[in-house]
Amino acid sequence: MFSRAILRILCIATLLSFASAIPAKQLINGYEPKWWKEAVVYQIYPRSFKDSNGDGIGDLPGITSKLDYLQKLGVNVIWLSPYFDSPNIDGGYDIRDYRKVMSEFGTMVDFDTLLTGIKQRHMHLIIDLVVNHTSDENKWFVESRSSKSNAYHDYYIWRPGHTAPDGTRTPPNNYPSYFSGSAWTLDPKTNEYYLHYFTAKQPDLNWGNPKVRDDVYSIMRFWLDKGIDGFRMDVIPLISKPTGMPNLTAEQLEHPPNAYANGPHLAEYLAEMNRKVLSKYDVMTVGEASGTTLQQTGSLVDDRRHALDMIFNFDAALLRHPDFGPPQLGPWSLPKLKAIYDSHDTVLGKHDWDTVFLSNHDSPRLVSTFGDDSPAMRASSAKLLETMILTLRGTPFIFQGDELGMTNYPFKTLADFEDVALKNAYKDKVETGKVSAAAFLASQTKFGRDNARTPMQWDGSPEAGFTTGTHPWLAVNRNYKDINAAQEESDAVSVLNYVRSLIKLRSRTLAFVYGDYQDLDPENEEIYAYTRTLGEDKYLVVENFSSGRVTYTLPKGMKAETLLLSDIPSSHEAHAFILNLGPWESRIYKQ
Ligand code: TEU
Ligand code: CA
Repeated sequence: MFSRAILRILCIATLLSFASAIPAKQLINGYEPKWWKEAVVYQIYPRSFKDSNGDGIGDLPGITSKLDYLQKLGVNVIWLSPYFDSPNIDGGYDIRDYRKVMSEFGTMVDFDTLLTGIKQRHMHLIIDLVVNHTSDENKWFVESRSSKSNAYHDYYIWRPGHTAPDGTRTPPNNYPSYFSGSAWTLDPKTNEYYLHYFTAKQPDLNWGNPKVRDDVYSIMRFWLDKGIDGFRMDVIPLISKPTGMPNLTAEQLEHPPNAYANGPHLAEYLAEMNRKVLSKYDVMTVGEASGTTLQQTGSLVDDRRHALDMIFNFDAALLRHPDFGPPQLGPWSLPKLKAIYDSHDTVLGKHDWDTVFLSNHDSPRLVSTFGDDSPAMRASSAKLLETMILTLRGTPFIFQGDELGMTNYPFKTLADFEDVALKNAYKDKVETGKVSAAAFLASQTKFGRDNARTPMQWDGSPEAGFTTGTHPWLAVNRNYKDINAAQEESDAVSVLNYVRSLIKLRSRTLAFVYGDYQDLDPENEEIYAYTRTLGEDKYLVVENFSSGRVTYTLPKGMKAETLLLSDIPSSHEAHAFILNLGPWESRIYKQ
């Protein structure tokens, strides 16, 4: 009896001491550790990744067949762009049925096989959640437009607009669409206008209607219960519309996304989504934050708010874009890029988390935009850009093909392009005489979204091994004989093999994840030099952003003793304080 009582007391005492030994949260350098903070994300645009059945369209079995390639690359989260049933007016960002796989991409069985394959390789899958708008062929909209008294009418944003004394109709306000023209279309059946921030075939959902929100949450649960690991949320700051939707002022018309984004109910909708859905799963979320300033980031990602985990802020990615770039910044320079990353470091604190990316399916190719895609410089500059993306502060995102240093496509005529945004812009700008066809095509060849969407270059066989057919949906870049995965696999100093080493280095170095960042030389026009420091563990990254050789004297206190990675290993001068950097050379030193 007595000894049993003592035993019981001992047991309780042990339990108590255990409980007190577990700290509430083990922070790393003030950050709460999370798997998605340590992840390297790889974006797949399914139409262009790998075609398994020769119809010229990438598909889900094609992706499954390349999972070993992705595992060997070292990425551990895959972001899959939309693969849902869609009339495909905007590359699948116009969803007809959220619970069905686009028939061109395969079946739900193919999706389940893909997800199983991803899990077997200890990788995660996040999918695109496109719920600012649906396709006009979605059954909700078909119902909604059928009559004003339909139960789904209020699922979208309908307004009567204005009627002049002579009967002429004009839209409710002056909102422009992202994809040219008015954001309103008059629908004959109800004789009302509906709102569409993108094409007329992408009507905006009415998030003010609680039934819409509940239906969206149910779609989210459908995929989460299948085992996906989170969402990239398309244009999520746009879901709450401006109060009363008054006309944009002349100033707001200079940059409409800023006026559309972060409406009065956004925080409330995201908190509800988190409470009702996301908080029940161990997932990651990244919001595409079109129209959001750096200062607004905290309102979306601060972990005390329980909204999103991360957002894509486009300030760096659009820096070289003539129309979308931050207007106040003017032409490109390296100090401007550094100033952006430096400001992220200042503004985003320990409760926020950043993303690092310079490309996606909406952008031109990374190396053609921020590097130098001439044959002599392409590989080095592609390596440098990946070095930067994988060592700056935030979760890095790699767009398919950038690990090979794939380049822009030499588009020549309008017929070479597929993108609806571009075709609409052509009608708006060229057909009205505002811009010459030559100027328009020259600009789109540099900045058009189709640059990212040409098929993956897998090998040197016809159509780059993307398809066994002869008609890929978008032409393969002619440089595929030189730039392809098979060739780079066998080349020890290829971009592909370099990126693999880089990801390996990052994966075993927590300083690149949770470490402090310091820009050592913000004004330097050619060199980006910075440190990442976690306690005693310190790393120096030096990048030569120029096509010439540069002699660079290390800032005080830095040493070039232990070289961890460089794309020109032989150029390393042991123990030097003056570095002779080759064109676009990048180096990572342990301090
Ligand atoms: O993009 C929204 C968006 O802001 C871009 O279209 C932007 O205008 C463009 O990238 C500038 O170059 C998202 C998707 O990523 C895009 O593919 C869709 O077309 C769009 O939403 C509508 O869903
Ligand atoms: Ca196919």
